[in-house]
Amino acid sequence: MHLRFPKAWELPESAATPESAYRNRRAILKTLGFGAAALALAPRGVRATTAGFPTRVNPDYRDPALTPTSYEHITSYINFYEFGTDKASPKINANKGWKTEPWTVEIAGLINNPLKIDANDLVAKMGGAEQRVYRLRCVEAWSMVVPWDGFPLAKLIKLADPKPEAKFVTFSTFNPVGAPGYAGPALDWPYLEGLRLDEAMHDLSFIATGIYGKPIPNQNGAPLRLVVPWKYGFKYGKSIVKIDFVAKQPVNTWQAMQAREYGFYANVNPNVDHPRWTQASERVIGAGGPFGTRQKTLMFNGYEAQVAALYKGMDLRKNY
Ligand SMILES: Nc1nc2c(c(=O)[nH]1)N[C@H]1C(S)=C(S)[C@@H](COP(=O)(O)O)O[C@H]1N2
Ligand SMILES: [Mo]
Repeated sequence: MHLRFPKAWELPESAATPESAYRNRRAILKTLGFGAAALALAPRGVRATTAGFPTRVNPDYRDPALTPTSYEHITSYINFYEFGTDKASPKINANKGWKTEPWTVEIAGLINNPLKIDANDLVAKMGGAEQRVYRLRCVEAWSMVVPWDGFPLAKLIKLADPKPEAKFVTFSTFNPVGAPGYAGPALDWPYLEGLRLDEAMHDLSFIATGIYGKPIPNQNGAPLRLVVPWKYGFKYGKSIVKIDFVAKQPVNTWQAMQAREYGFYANVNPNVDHPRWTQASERVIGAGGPFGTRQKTLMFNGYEAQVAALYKGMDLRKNY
């Protein structure tokens, strides 16, 4: 399958920006850790997944208009209910001895190549990791910009080789009961998420194994977590142990909890409010003080040109 989609930011930076600003930005990006030299110095073997580091920056996914959120904010302000329902607890609880390396992931269901594979071996099989800078918008109306390291989900799907009956893919998080740091019942474990197969095959869909060129911290979903930047953050299942190809649309965890508030599609949409709050704007974490500045939320989180075709003819109000 040909995966080339038009990208809004595909113009070379130098074509859209005066030369001085361009050079200056290169310098800023370098100090942020995007330069090749900075990446080469990234710590290795700190946490799972350790394969694929240092990663290579993919310039097609580095919109110069985006300012990445600080590493400190990305790795401290967390939603990971298995390790606590507030933002600060998971960073502490997910690092009380919970082991994310070695880690086995099972790829199963309606595919020609079912397999169980070590997370590091999988990253190596995917050709290593690349870095992409994506917006992240949580359904709770806050946002960040994250430099993710990892590989395109489409590569994994090609390896799995789905049968024609496979129409959806599910992603299961590990069962946390009994794990060190487990914070107790909050959701129906294991956390389950899912995508339509064509959404999963989309060029933007990504499996993250790192952040800022370092192996992904436990609290952010080590060693493998889903990233679908045009959808609300609850779609980004963390610490995946099973990827299952199925025929029927699955019921994801948050939909099972509260179907009126959380749907299957969960596409970022400023025109469809959450029953309890507006989705027209969002708090930018790490910008302008502890509560962030507010900015307008963009249709499909700014990826409309890339993904709108997936939903042609669909009622986005009904399929929220
Ligand atoms: N297993 C699991 N995955 C999860 C969650 C969770 O509670 N458990 N929270 C989701 C939500 S609501 C968001 S916004 C993102 C947050 O990812 P981050 O903490 O890395 O920013 O993870 C998603 N993945
Ligand atoms: Mo979220």
